[in-house]
Amino acid sequence: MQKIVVLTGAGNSAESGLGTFRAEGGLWAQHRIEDVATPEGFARDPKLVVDFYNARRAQAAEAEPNAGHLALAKLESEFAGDVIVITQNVDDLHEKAGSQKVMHMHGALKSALCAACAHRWPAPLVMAPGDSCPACNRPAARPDIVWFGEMPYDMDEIFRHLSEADIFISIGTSGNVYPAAGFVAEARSAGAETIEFNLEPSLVGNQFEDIRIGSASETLPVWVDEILQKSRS
Ligand code: BJW
Repeated sequence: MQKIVVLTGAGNSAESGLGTFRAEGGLWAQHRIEDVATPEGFARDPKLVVDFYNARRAQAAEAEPNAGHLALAKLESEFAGDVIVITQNVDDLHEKAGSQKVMHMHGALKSALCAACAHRWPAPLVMAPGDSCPACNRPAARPDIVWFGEMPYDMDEIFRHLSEADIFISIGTSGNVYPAAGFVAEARSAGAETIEFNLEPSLVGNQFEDIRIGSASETLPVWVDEILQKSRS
């Protein structure tokens, strides 16, 4: 059975109205990474960090999947093989579109994490610094987001999927952040065909065999139809 492994980044959700990080005017132009996306920033000013993620949780709750998300859900339901989506995004737009096999390597806005006992539970729409953990009762709730210096989730399973990939596609990610930026090399060494979808080549764009330049909502549906047609013939 053929396996397609999909990596998505902020560009895949951009056309749903959610900001990317490194674009001019993007999230990192408005907030210092060290302040809102590191454990040290959270220790220094938990309210700033919790408010940052509360605002993004509220925005994500209103967002709707775009044609790129819908094309990936169609690929999963109609492709004769296996389709796995590994997303760096913390929104739930793949799930809203109908994708079932989604791995959130950088965590999820909908989830809360106990910094004391590592219990995870559904986050309320508005979290507050010092919220208690429902499992251990300590006031150690934090957004369930993987910050710089922390280990992304499900890495063993992700590397297993990459080692089994026949096709690896990467959509709307700049190639700035590891380990995700290294996935193309991993998939290539496993013999996968590799394709990047982006408005412009990413920092690791030269490692892909093919690049489809354009917005994900336009390029992905075309590619998904090509692949489905090929797999039926
Ligand atoms: C479109 C589009 C449209 C726009 N259509 N395209 C030195 C060397 C190597 C590594 C390191 C190093 N020093 C430190 C590290 C490790 C560090 C790292 O990578 N740092 C770099 C800055 C150098 N990484 C970590 O710390 C990670 N942990 C780790 O490495 O653990 C150890 C380990 C060891 C071995 C194996 C495994 C692990 C943790 C990283 C955590 C990242 N967290 C964040 C924030 C939390 C989530 C959140 O708040 O949402 O995750 S940072 C931020 O960047 C966020 C994103 O998921 C991530 C990636 O961003 P993304 O998605 O690429 O967005 P952009 O904005 O950069 O790009 C958007 C792209 O879309 C652009 O290319 C546009 O052109 C495109 N686009 N519209 C198609 N319509």
